[in-house]
Amino acid sequence: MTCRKLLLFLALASSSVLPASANLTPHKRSPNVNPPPTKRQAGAPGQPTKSGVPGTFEIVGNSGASAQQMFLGTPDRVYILDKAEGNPLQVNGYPAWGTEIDVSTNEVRGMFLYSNTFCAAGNVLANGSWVNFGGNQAVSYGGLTPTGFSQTGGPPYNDADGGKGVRILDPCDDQSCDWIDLPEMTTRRWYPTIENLEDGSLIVIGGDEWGGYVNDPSQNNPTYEFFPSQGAPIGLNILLNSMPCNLFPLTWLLPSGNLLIQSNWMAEVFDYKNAVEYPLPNIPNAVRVYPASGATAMLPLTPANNWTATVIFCGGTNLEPDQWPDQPGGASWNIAAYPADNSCVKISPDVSENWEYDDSIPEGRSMGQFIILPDGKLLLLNGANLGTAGYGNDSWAIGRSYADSPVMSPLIYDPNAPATQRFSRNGLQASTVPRMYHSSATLLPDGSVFVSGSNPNPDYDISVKYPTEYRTERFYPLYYSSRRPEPVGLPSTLSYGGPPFDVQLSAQDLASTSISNCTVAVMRTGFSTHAMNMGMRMVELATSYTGNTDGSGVLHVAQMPPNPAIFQPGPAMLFVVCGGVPSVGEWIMVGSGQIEQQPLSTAGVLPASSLPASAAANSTNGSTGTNGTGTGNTGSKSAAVQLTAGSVAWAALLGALVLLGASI
Ligand SMILES: *[C@@H]1O[C@H](CO)[C@@H](O)[C@H](O)[C@H]1NC(C)=O
Ligand SMILES: *[C@@H]1O[C@H](CO)[C@@H](O)[C@H](O)[C@H]1NC(C)=O
Ligand SMILES: *[C@@H]1O[C@H](CO)[C@@H](O)[C@H](O)[C@H]1NC(C)=O
Ligand SMILES: *[C@@H]1O[C@H](CO)[C@@H](O)[C@H](O)[C@H]1NC(C)=O
Ligand SMILES: *[C@@H]1O[C@H](CO)[C@@H](O)[C@H](O)[C@H]1NC(C)=O
Ligand SMILES: *[C@@H]1O[C@H](CO)[C@@H](O)[C@H](O)[C@H]1NC(C)=O
Ligand SMILES: *[C@@H]1O[C@H](CO)[C@@H](O)[C@H](O)[C@H]1NC(C)=O
Ligand SMILES: [Cu+2]
Repeated sequence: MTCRKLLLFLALASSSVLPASANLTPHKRSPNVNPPPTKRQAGAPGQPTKSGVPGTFEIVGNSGASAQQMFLGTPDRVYILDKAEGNPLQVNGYPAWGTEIDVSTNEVRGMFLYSNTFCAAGNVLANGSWVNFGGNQAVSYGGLTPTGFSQTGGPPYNDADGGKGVRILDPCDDQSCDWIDLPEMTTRRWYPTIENLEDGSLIVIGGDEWGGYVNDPSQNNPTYEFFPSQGAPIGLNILLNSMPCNLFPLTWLLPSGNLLIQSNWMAEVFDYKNAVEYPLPNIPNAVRVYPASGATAMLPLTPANNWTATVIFCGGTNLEPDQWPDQPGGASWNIAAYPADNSCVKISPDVSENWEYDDSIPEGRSMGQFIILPDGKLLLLNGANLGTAGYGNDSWAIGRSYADSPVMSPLIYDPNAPATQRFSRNGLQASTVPRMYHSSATLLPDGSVFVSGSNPNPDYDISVKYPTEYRTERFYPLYYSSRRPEPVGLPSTLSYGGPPFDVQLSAQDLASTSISNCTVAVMRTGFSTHAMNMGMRMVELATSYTGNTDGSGVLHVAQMPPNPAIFQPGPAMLFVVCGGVPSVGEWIMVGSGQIEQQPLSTAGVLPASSLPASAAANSTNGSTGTNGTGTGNTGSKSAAVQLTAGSVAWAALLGALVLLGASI
């Protein structure tokens, strides 16, 4: 972000600017009166409407505001949040720092925001509302806060202090929705992490008060809290002990109901319900957290892996805590020329506390970003080969960028490929747009990936090597132009357990594959910022099948495993994938649609899989085939009829570990 000197300046300026009586009452806009609900015909996705070339990027439009933060809010709308800065697009006579993009037409709507969303973060609630937390104080030109500068709005950018900001949006397709300010948090959070919980509420973790390239003890906020609020913030030891790279701590809810938190070199399992932290060994090779910014993702949770969570971390930067430039009293050295790390490591904390190396990526990369694709593979894109996230006024910076040598060539990671063959560039072409600091990406329902952002600059600046970038792109995966399955009978909701449902696939849907080779994926695209997609997750549902003599087939599909820690409640997309080709995603609601303890039912029993006699002989071996009560399509031998979702015996695993009570 900004360099150390700027931050100290800001901190000093702000403390002298803000009178104790400063009136920071949140600005409230009246909610729309009964906005029309987004209704779509459930159950029959068609073909993609774009004609993108598989394996390529296409520049498709303009984001209006720089896409520092981005998410898919409806099947047709992407929302962008930027920091308050001089974007040419105006709203109410001031630069816009929020936009809505119609992904069918690439039309852009500027959206009004009250406070500065600079390096804020967000996620989605069980009821479908998106909430954005934290940010920076109000700024003027150049991202600076002059002495006496208004913290409640006004020229030049009409931004208010966003440090404690909480903003909510109910996405819409009719331009009726806006961000609404909610009561503020009690502490400042710049660079917090937001993760979804089992009841569809959110946990808000960490951050600092006044920003900075890395954190420092004078402004650390080593606490977490919940939204909706459950009271005052609670201390979290790992955030005290993993300075200075503890901003945007990498966090995932595990099927055990605990959180994996990875911060600087440290990692732990956090039992948030009992406020107990269980240390894990340090992550090998490199720092993955911002600003080292490795690419991270939870790999698909599938019947074949018994819905066990494995989290992968690729690239980043291998610096010890005292080696970061621009720390108080520390050296300024040219980190923009420092090679990024190329290792990949993974961990499955519910079953093992050991880190494992995975295949390395072909070149070092910081700010790489994983996007899970519906075929169960992961796209790795964006980022740079040299340097890190962040920017500043340093003489060695590239313009202001703390990174150089963009990596524009994407990779596909296949978690199921044999070791040494998991990363591939076959058939993929590079982008032409450097996606440096403050870039973002999200999966779209047609299985393409929307990419935007890059702005390693304190304000709108197109004079530098890595300018404020507004061009949006779509990346078209290799399946993009294949004829997509058009499954009939998809539900619009999924429950945790309960009766399976049937999906019809035509002979045409199965022309180049077999019903025994179809899977069903539930995907949450997440909130993309700083090379992370908070909340991004894919769960493959258990299935069995009935093949018909006319070449058509029926997929019998289980509901979500009866454990909301495997997939938290809230909106998601449902894809039927046959022979590696996904349908267009269907927008669904997982769970009750309410923030509450989710109703759970016993998992329904899937009918045995069957194929007509002639086809059966040709069916893929390894599936349960004609003799199965099992999850026919996974190749797994485990007949997961009763989907006893949940996780391992934590007590046994952790018995030897020191239990740390969190207290501050
Ligand atoms: C950074 O440099 C620009 C001019 O290049 C100047 O306007 C700005 O004040 C500087 N910022 C800081 C914090 O020194
Ligand atoms: C979702 O819940 C939040 C928190 O209670 C609330 O502010 C918001 O209005 C709800 N959204 C909908 C669509 O009901
Ligand atoms: C199943 O799909 C995969 C792609 O996911 C393909 O490689 C394989 O050939 C298919 N098998 C059959 C029997 O269709
Ligand atoms: C099964 O495979 C055989 C030999 O490859 C082929 O002749 C036959 O048509 C196939 N049957 C079906 C139903 O696909
Ligand atoms: C599947 O296995 C059976 C028994 O091992 C064998 O007879 C059959 O040919 C195999 N089918 C295929 C398509 O490999
Ligand atoms: C089904 O599999 C079981 C266990 O492998 C075996 O005992 C049984 O004979 C099989 N039934 C058929 C119809 O192949
Ligand atoms: C799958 O996970 C469940 C819940 O942790 C466990 O009870 C079951 O034994 C596991 N099954 C296998 C085959 O590992
Ligand atoms: Cu940032």
